[in-house]
Order: sequence, then structure tokens, then C-alpha cells
Amino acid sequence: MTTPPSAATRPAELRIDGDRLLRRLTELSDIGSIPETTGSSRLAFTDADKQGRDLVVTWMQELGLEVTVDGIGNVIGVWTPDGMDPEHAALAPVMTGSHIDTVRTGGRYDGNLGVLGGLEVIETLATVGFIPPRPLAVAFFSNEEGARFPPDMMGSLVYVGGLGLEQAYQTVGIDGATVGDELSRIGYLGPGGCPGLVPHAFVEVHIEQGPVLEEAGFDIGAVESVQGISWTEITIEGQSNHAGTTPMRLRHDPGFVAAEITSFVRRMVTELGHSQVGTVGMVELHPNLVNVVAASAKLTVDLRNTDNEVLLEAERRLHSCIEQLAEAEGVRISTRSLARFDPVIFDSSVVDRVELTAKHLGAMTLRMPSGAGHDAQMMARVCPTAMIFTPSHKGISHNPAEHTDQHHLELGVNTLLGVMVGLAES
Ligand code: HGY
Ligand code: MN
Ligand code: MN
Repeated sequence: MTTPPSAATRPAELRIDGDRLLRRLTELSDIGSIPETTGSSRLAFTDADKQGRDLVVTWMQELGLEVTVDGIGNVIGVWTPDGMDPEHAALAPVMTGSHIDTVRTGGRYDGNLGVLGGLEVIETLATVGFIPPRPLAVAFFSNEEGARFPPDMMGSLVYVGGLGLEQAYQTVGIDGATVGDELSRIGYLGPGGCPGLVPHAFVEVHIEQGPVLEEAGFDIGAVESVQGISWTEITIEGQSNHAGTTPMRLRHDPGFVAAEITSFVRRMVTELGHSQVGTVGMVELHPNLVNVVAASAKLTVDLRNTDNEVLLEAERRLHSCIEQLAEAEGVRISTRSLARFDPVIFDSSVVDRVELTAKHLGAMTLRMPSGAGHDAQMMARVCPTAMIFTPSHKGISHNPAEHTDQHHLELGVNTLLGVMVGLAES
């Protein structure tokens, strides 16, 4: 039996409770909070991540969701309200979700908005007794950031069968721990099978994490695609030596080579232009002392582009630069790919639905690509998928100062509500 959409319960007229959403966002970001900021640090599978997980699972249970934990720690809550026709209850759910792990200097909204927004949609519908014609589900996927254990989107990649559990378990993090050990240590190595159940459709609301929407005065992004991502770890081995006595002609200096690679990346992406971006986010020297020519250096290069051909060219240029530097400085350089995902195009009918739903709510909408990686790009491999973006103040993210005003948070989650109900009824 599906609730006849009376005026009170017709989803198009429903609006979420923005204060309740903000309360949950605040309570979650208090876990691993970064003093004097609204940000948090909850690297994947740390104690702080566990605490965040436990809190969200409690909220899922309080909402009456059926909660399962799978083999990589993805948590899926399915809402099958009492009174739903049994054959409707057996249908694949419309799923939303995102992640609650953060980078070390994370903000309040990255990932959290997509998970808590999903809970808010379900609570809003349940409160008026609305019964959708199929179940709804909210997920948080493990280790979306990939900052401690590469690649990013690890949990959703396993969920869709793109990475085997055993390979994921053996991944060694930047601190030497392994995914398998940490997952069981925090008690989230669950029984749920991987790959996971295939949803009817998937939609994720997320902050843009860039300046486009705010600068151009738009309220909602109807995300059409995610750009390609290439992460490379570079290890340089030279010869440790005395900083004072070693003539420059005898040096094999990994610190110098790391700096050369860093400035090469900036020059190269500037030359390639358009949507090419490049970041050296991590540089470690050993022994990292003022009066020692480094023995070794390790750095990471993050390259991204909406055009895969140009991204491949950027990778080729990086590797040729590395070979030339190794030859010129007499050092040994090895590289390891940490992540490589081609650009992803979302389902145009779901993108249309995002745009129409947001416009119906009075939002100024913009169709756009995503510069950041998201779990939705993995879900797009198995079901019709798209994303909803809300503006980020000054485009700041992966920074405790990350901010989105409540009006836009509410607009994003109200759009999510309309899209989820629409997909359930489609
Ligand atoms: O790296 C990314 O784009 C995402 O924040 N994990
Ligand atoms: Mn994110
Ligand atoms: Mn992120």
C-alpha cells in the first residue's frame, strides 16, 4: 500500500528540518574536532572514524533502518517503512550516501552532508507517514578520502566489485598500518557481501569543494561527470652526505630532485591549461635534517583532468621528467600508482531530474563536472547515478574553514528528497 499523496504528504511540498540537519552535522564534526575550527580529523579506520561510525549507526537504528556492515566496512541502512506492500519492499532501493571519513584537516560538510542529508530525507518522509513505492537506503562508504590508505573511494570501489577484499585488506597506509588490521581493530569488518546489493538508482549530495557555484551565483550544481584522477607516489634514492663538505659536483640530492619535480608539475599543468590540475601534496625527506644532504625523498603527485587523453599526456610528461632528472642527478627513482580512475559520465536522466527538482525549489542551477572524486563515480558503474552540489564558501575544502550556509545546505537536501522520491516512483 503506498500512501495516497495528500497535500500534507505530497513530497513535492515537503521540506527537511534544516536545524535538525545542522545539529547532526555539528554533533558528528565534534568527533575528531580540530580546536578553534568547525573542522574535524577522522582519517579512515582510526578511533575517531570508529566513533563517527558508531554515532551514525545509532542514528540509522533510531530511524528504524535495517543496518548492514560489509567486508570493507561500508555501512548501508535500508528504510522499508511498515505498511509498504511486500512486493514493493522486495524491490531494489533508491540509495543515497557518501562518506564520513575525512582528510587530516577536514571540514564539517565534505561527505558528512551526503550521509546526514540522507538520514534527514528519511526522517522527513517518516514523520509525515509517507511510504515510497520502493525502499530507500543511506550508505556511508569506507575510506573515501584515500588519504591514509590509497586509493580514494576504496569502500565504494570494493562495493561495486572494482577492487577485491583481500587486495584492499593488504593495503599499507602512510603510517605502516594495513586496512585489514585497522578495520578489524575498530570492529567494522562486517559480514555483508562485496560486491554489495545493486540499487535501483544512486544520488549523492555533496559540497562542490570549489569556487564555481558561488562565484557565478548559482545555488545547486547538477553534476554531469567526475574528472579523471591519477595519483603517483615517487621514491627518490640518492646519497646522504655532509651539507658543508660535499662539493656540489659530487652530490646526488633527492631533496633537489623532489623540488624539481614539484616545480615541473606546476609548469606542466600551466602549459596544458584548460581543466588540467596538478598537486604535490606530500613530500618527505630522510633523514630530514638541516645539515644532511637527504638520503631519500618520497613525494606524491595528484593529476586530474576531465579529458582522459590530456591526463594521459600529463602522466607521460611527468614520467619523462622523472627519467631525465634521475639521469642528470645520478639518483634512483621508482614510481608507484596509488590511484587511477578515468573520467565518469553520470546518467543524463538522473542529472535532468536533479536540475528540474532544484529549479522547482527555486534554485539557480548549473550543470557542471566534479573536480573531486566521489563515491557516486563508483556507483555509476552499477546503476543510474548523479550528484547534487551545494556551493562552498570561497571554494575552500579539505580545510577546517570549509563552509556552506544553511540555506544552501537545506536546498541541497530538499533537492535530494525530491530526486529520491522521484526515482522511487519512476
Ligand atoms: O581526492 C578526492 O577527490 C576526494 O576528496 N577523495
Ligand atoms: Mn568528499
Ligand atoms: Mn574529500
